Amino acid sequence: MKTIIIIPTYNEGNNITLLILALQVQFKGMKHDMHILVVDDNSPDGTANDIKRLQLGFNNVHLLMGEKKAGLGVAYTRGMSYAMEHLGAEVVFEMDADFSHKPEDVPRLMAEIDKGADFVIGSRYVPGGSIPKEWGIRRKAISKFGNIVARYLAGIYSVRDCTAGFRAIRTSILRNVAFSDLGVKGYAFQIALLHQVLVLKAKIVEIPVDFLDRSAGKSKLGVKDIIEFILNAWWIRFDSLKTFIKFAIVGASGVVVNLGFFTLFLMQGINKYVASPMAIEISIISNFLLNNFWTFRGRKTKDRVRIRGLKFNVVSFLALGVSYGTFVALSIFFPNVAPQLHQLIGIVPATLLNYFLNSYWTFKEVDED
Ligand SMILES: Nc1nc2c(ncn2[C@@H]2O[C@H](COP(=O)(O)OP(=O)(O)OP(=O)(O)O)[C@@H](O)[C@H]2O)c(=O)[nH]1
Ligand SMILES: [Mg+2]
Repeated sequence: MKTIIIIPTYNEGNNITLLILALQVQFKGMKHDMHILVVDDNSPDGTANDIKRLQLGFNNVHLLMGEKKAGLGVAYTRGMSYAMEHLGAEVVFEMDADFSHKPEDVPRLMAEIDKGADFVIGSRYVPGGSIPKEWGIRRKAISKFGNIVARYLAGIYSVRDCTAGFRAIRTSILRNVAFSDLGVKGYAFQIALLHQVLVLKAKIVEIPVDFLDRSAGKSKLGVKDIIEFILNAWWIRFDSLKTFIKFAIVGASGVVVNLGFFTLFLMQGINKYVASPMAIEISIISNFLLNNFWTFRGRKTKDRVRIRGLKFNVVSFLALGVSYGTFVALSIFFPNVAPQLHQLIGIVPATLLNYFLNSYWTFKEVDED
């Protein structure tokens, strides 16, 4: 398999040559077609010159230059797109230039891809993995905090190390990621991408690695990155809740439509037993249209629109029956209460039925695996 190890660099002149030589040693024992793509942001220390020198001796070393420091996420976005479009990558790796990730672990991550994983994480937070013992409280806190934000704020519970920067990814998954929609520039890229592949139902595997302290050079993690990271975690949480929130908004609009038309019909002198089902039907149709073209717009369902419409009619008919039945029963048992209240209460069981049938039947999502 053609595999590209993408290494973003900014002032990593003291590390990159040694790292590339160490990787080449590992490649010798691997059966895959292994390449390295360095994405350098025009490092003032001349990191790119080191790569050009290495390219004279190795034809599996590639260089992609940026104009100026644009952030880790931008570097990876460009690197991954280039690896897929120009280098024919089947697998890409994310790896730091500073020896925090051990070259000896590359074959271990690759072995999981061979076993069928789509997305392999070199994880510090599964049993057997570790962070540097020499790290001070501040550095440890940043790393732990990042993971807590990702897991509990963004809601990525299933992964232990969400901020890991050592990962192997099949491009068959990556090709379905809308990079332009990620909207992140810095380290937030790591959880934004993780969230995307989770949505795509990728097979994710975490294997333990020891994360070592950077061997030379300075850290590039800044306050701007931390702020973007937290804002992005909120966004991911909202994104996951979006369908539910939209469904609730549509439901609320349906109540207004239902009661609005009901009152309008009563004002026209229409008998309440006729006005009730008419208003219910109108709100059911407006709910369906909004759910179909807004709430569930992105859902891939098994059915064609016509079948979905047919299912919707069956659901509507049942919901209308339940809603109208409740209205009639309440009108008979509580004749002195305003009919609008009967109509309103009738919406409750109908909404539950509607939600259940629409979510699990009409708009049932197809399983991609
Ligand atoms: N091209 C590019 N590379 C970057 C940028 N920011 C960081 N990097 C690289 O991304 C990798 C990770 O950055 P680090 O500074 O090591 O971040 P860190 O590992 O969280 O922090 P330390 O533990 O202090 O090393 C390194 O290879 C950096 O050179 C950037 O804006 N552009
Ligand atoms: Mg580092």
